[in-house]
Formats: sequence, structure tokens, C-alpha cells
Amino acid sequence: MTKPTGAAPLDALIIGAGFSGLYQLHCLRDKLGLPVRVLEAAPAVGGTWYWNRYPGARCDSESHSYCYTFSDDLVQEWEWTERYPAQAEVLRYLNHVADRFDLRRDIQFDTRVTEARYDEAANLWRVTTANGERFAATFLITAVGCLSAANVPDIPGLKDFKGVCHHTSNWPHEDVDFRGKRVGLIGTASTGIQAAPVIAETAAHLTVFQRTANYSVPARNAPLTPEVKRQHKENAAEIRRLMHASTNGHPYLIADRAALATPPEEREAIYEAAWARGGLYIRPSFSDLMISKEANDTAAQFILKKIRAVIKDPAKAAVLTNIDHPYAAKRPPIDTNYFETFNRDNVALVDIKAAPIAEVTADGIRTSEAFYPLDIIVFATGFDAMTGSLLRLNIAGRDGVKLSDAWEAGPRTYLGLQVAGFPNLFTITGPGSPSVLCNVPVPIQQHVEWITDCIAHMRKTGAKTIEATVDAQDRWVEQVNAAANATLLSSVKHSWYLGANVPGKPRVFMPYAGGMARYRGICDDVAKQGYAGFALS
Ligand code: NA7
Repeated sequence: MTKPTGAAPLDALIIGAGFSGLYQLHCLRDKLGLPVRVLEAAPAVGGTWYWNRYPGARCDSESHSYCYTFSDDLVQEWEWTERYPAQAEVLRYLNHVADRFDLRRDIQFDTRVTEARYDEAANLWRVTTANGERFAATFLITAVGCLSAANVPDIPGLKDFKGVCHHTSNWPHEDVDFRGKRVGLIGTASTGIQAAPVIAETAAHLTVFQRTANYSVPARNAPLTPEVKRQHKENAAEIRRLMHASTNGHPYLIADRAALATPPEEREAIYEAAWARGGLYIRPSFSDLMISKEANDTAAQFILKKIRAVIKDPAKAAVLTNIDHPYAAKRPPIDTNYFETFNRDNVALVDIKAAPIAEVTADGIRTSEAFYPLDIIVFATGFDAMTGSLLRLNIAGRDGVKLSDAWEAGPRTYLGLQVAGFPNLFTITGPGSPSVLCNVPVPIQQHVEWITDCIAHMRKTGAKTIEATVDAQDRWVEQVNAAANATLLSSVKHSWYLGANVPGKPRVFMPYAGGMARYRGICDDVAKQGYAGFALS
């Protein structure tokens, strides 16, 4: 591949070669025939699935829905092996897609974007990389993921720790050997809940540091039988239709019945069936679980009862079930033997809400009450979600205004696709879009296709720039807030949906909670009305 420094401007530059960037490249290059390049910081494709290779890393969406649906041939030829694919399998899938559509020749790896600046006179985005290369492109499309900027807590003394320390999203490519080691795991959400059981199997001892207790439902992962695989292939069109019709992009709809209008015995039987099925099936069991605290309590109490039945030690059970938020109002984890892990002799639980971590020393972690000697610390402490991956690109728009300044009080976008003052910049699954509230390949494909259609429209009409208007953006921000406030999601003040996990981050509910199907309809209408709310010139 020739180095484009100083070369002719591209039509589009895409940042990131994960799920979004790969498909965006395919659409712009192979459907519209545009000169496009992808810049990717990693040495390979995969995005999230390249980096997050911690023990137990696995997708929480079912495999037959966690994939691209734009190509029937691709759907038919790829065979998932398990109900929930492990990290290595998703990565294999994305590599297969890159090969199948001959994408690698337009991806430049080991290239981290450090700055992107809109040059108004030339109507070009000028992009600089960590290796000092420069690129110019008419359209800049960020495909950097919502959960890519790791959140490592700033704990006093951390740099003095003599042992090994890893954040789950930046896991070494070599195996980390836990044998004979005392391991500390900080973080008990989706990632920590996946990692703990696997680490406990080999570590001499595992100490789990829990700040917020969490619900988790058994995933009931298993190899897919030939019969199930056949059904998925045969019903691919219906599965896709459901994913498009659903609130969260999963291949099932929310039941048209309210928990509070269902007799308790019948309700219990429905929860039992969802529990037996495993995974995320409790949430769609009733229509009122995410809008009524009283309804949600019925689900929460059911899950708590199930969790208590697993944990043998009453002291651990009390800490693990001391949950302070409605079910699924924070991202709902699913697991394989998470609560069972606390029945092992080599696993301890520390309640750091009651006794916070005071410092890391050379040899371990000290809380306000005790010292825990450790050889390895695993941070499963999540991400500077949704905005972190965008802000670290150092984007400056019209008049040199920095995105970090435009978003000083929290992200503001129109449809999560564009930011006023940043012409020709598109943000795939940006804040203000359904993104993390969904089975994410669905919102990714919808955004990529919308952006592709928009660029095709501009080429047809001769428009050179597209930019969200301030007015449309203001109205959309109101809609994003209203959608969140209509659900229990906004009632949790310490969730990363609100930015609360990162000290100093503005508290703004970031994803659009009005549902994927409704959101798709809104975006389609905007396009049909000649891109209403966008200024095209
Ligand atoms: P999350 O969902 O952000 O969870 C991070 C966990 O780490 C959670 O238990 C946090 O507790 C805990 N945490 C964060 N900061 C600290 C500090 N400073 N001290 C102690 N504990 C802390 O990240 P995940 O990686 O689990 O999941 C993110 C997404 O990745 C998930 O939705 C999937 O899509 C994949 P808290 O709840 O904030 O008290």
C-alpha cells in the first residue's frame, strides 16, 4: 500500500477496523466506488474483539444475532459454534469478513489517529497520526466503538505495585498464567462477572473487590446443535426482521403484557421460563419492567431469590445481593457460574462500598479495613464510555472549535450521527443514538447504511458539505433526555450510561433510549425529507 502522506485527498477516511469500520469501508468502496482508507491503531482487524481477550471474554448477544445481516451469503456460509460466541470466535468471524470482502488492502494498521481538524477553506478533514503521517479526506467517519477508552481508576500507589496489572480491554496476547498466584479482581459488571469464574479455576486465590452489587442471569451457554444451526439458517430472514422490529436489536420482541397486570403465580412461571432459557430473556418478559419500579421489583425479587439460592455463605450472599438499582437499569450482565464461584474455597469477596480501597502498595491492595496481598491485579473497571473514544481523537471543527469544548457539558449530537459545527464528520453509534442499549451490530449497520445513503445523495445532488443544524441538535438532545426520563434507566445516578464511572465526566444520559425500531424510523424520515435538520451546501 502506498503511503498517502502528501497524496491526493481521499473521499472518506474511516477511523477503526472493528464491526463498524469494516462495513463502512465495504459500503463506501464497493457500493459507491469511492476512494476510502481505514486507519486502525491495532495491528489487525477486530476492534473491541481484538483488544478484549481477557479470560472468559464472550459476547452477551446470541451468536445468530451478533453478526452482519447485510449479506445473505455471509449469513448462510458462516457457522457459529456456541450460543454465545467467545472472543476468539467473534474475532475469527471479523477476519473472515475482512478476507471475504477483500477489505485489508484499504486498511492501514498500526496507525493511531492523534488529531483531526476541519479545514474550512479546502472543505477537507486533515488527520494526523501518531507516526506523523498526514491524510486529507472530504468525509471523516469515526468507527471507534463506544467502549474502547479504558477506565483505569487512579488509585494511590498503583504505580508502586510490584506484581502484574492488566485492564481487561488491554489484555496481553500471551496467556496470563494465574497458577499459584493471588489475584485481585476489581469490577463486578459484565466483564468482571465473565472473568471471575475463569480466573478462579486456575488461580491459587482470587479476591473480588465489589463496589456495586449486580444482578446476573445464567447465560446457559452451550454448543449449538446441528438442528439449531439449521433453524437459524432457515429462519434468517425472520430473525433479521425481528432484530429490526425490536427495541434492543435482539431477535425477540417485548411481550405485550404488563407484570403488574399478571397474576403473581403466572408471572412467576413466566420468570421461571425466562430463567431456564437463560441470558437476557427476563427483560422482554413484560412490557412494564423498564418503566415501572413496582413492576421491575417483581423481576428483581425473582432474580435475587435465585442468586441467594446459589451462594452458600450468608455473609457473601448479603454483599452480593445488596443491589441498589432496578434490574437492567444498568447494563444487565449474564454469566456462567458467577455466583457459584463464591462457593469455592479459593475465592474471597471484599465489599469496597463498605470499606473503600485506600491504596495499592508494592504487594497488594489496602482497603480502609484490611490488607490483601496480591501477585496480579485485574481491572475490569470498564470504559470512558461513548465519548472517551471520540474525544481522544482531538477533533476540531469549524473555526478550530474543539469537540472537547463543544461537549464540555456533555455530548450533544443530532441523531448521534453528527455534531453541529463539525461538517462532514459522521460518528457511527455516537452518543445520542441507541448504540450500547442494543445488540450492537444492529445499530452499527443502520448507521453505516444511513451514512452511505447520505453520501450517495450528496454526490447525486452535488452537495459538498452536510452539517447538523444547532436547532435540530438542540431538539434531538431534548428527545434523548425525554426518552431516558421515560424509563428507569435515568433513575440510576451511578451508571456509565450517565458518565458517572469516570471522575469529573459530565452527567448526561448518553444513549438514545427510545428504542432501535423507533430510532430507525426517525432516521429514515429525516432522510426522506431531504435530510431535515441538516444543512447541505
Ligand atoms: P462496566 O459496566 O463499566 O463495569 C465496571 C465495573 O468496575 C463496575 O463494577 C464498577 O463499579 C467497577 N469500577 C469502576 N471503577 C471503579 C473503581 N474506581 N473502584 C472500584 N470499582 C470500580 O464495565 P464492563 O467492562 O464490565 O462492561 C462494559 C461493557 O463491555 C458491557 O456493557 C459490555 O457491553 C461489554 P460501579 O458499578 O461503577 O460501582
